[in-house]
Amino acid sequence: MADTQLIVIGGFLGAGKTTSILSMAKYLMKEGKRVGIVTNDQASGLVDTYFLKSSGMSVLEVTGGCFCCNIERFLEKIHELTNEEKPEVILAEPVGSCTDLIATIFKPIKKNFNSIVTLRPLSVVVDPKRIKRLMMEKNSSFHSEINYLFTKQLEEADVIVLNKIDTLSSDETDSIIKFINDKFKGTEVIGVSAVEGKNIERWANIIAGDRISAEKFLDVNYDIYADAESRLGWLNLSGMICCEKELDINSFIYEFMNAAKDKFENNGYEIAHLKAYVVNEKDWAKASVTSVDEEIYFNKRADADGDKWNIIVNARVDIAPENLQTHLKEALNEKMSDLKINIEQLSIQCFRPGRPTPKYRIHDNM
Ligand SMILES: Nc1nc2c(ncn2[C@@H]2O[C@H](COP(=O)(O)OP(=O)(O)O)[C@@H](O)[C@H]2O)c(=O)[nH]1
Ligand SMILES: [Mg+2]
Repeated sequence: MADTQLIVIGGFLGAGKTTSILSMAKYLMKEGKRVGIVTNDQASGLVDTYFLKSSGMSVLEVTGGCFCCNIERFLEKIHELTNEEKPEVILAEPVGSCTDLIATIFKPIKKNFNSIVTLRPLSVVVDPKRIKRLMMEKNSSFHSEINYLFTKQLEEADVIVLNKIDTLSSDETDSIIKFINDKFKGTEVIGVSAVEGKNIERWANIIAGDRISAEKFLDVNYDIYADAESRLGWLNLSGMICCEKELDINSFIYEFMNAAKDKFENNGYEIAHLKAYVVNEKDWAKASVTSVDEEIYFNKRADADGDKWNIIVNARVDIAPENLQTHLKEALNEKMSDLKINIEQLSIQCFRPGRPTPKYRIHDNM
């Protein structure tokens, strides 16, 4: 068995995987462990990577495709970390619209690359608001294929991590945990708050130690899975915000994200995740929103001023990518002209993810 443990933390977009990874990494580091992180996305320019690095973590990323379809690249990054930083634990965040991770990541690693890392059980993080809407109340504003994907992600979990319990009463937490227990019998369930660090130690104890993944068989219809992926418009934007005078960057980010959110809401498009990261030589800020009826939340505000800021925006919305780009650019232009701002070196990647084509898909226990 390899010395390095690999902890995969999956779950739908906006569930709190990155926040959980940060919280878990801080806990493990406090326990004296060396920790490395691998992030993942279909495009480059990841807010998550910058956010984790700015938070003091050692992070590598696999961009341009998910772990399942780029397992060699994922293993290269694991190699890089094990050679250089020599972490005892690697925390990995797969793309939030991926499922079938046991067949496409766990089993291939166990079969072919067991000497590199030892896999810990699969955690799948879930947002209470999402599980309530998509599964308990059945009033999802996503297309049905996305609801299918969401359920499949939970079905293959070894541990379902109900996150954001700081937003719930204890009765609400109990009732959602009971629902999950009834629906996904035999799966371990834990309620946590990644932002407050609540129950992270308990979660770490569940996935550490001698426990291994049950490697559940997941019956996935790849046509529906592919439809779910392609329903979500994907946009990554980067550039340099230049203003004639010192800019209140927190207000600008808030106004821009709110304007974009309003446009999506008014046109009936649900947000899976919209996040922005800004940085200059003195400071950084990160804000995020995971539904049209949620407020913009700042993980960190910038305290310093400045007239130049690098900006990265990642958006995943249940909308055609062309429309996503139009609405987002409109929101940006409106707020920029209000404040006489230019964006230099603007680069936008906007696309509909293609059909998932995993390099390996192992369904037996060979
Ligand atoms: N209230 C609350 N918000 C959280 C918690 N964990 C994450 N969030 C917020 O949920 C949003 C998405 O989190 P993120 O970690 O980026 O999700 P990911 O897409 O699954 O990686 C961000 O605005 C986070 O601040 C939590 O424990 N409580
Ligand atoms: Mg993330």
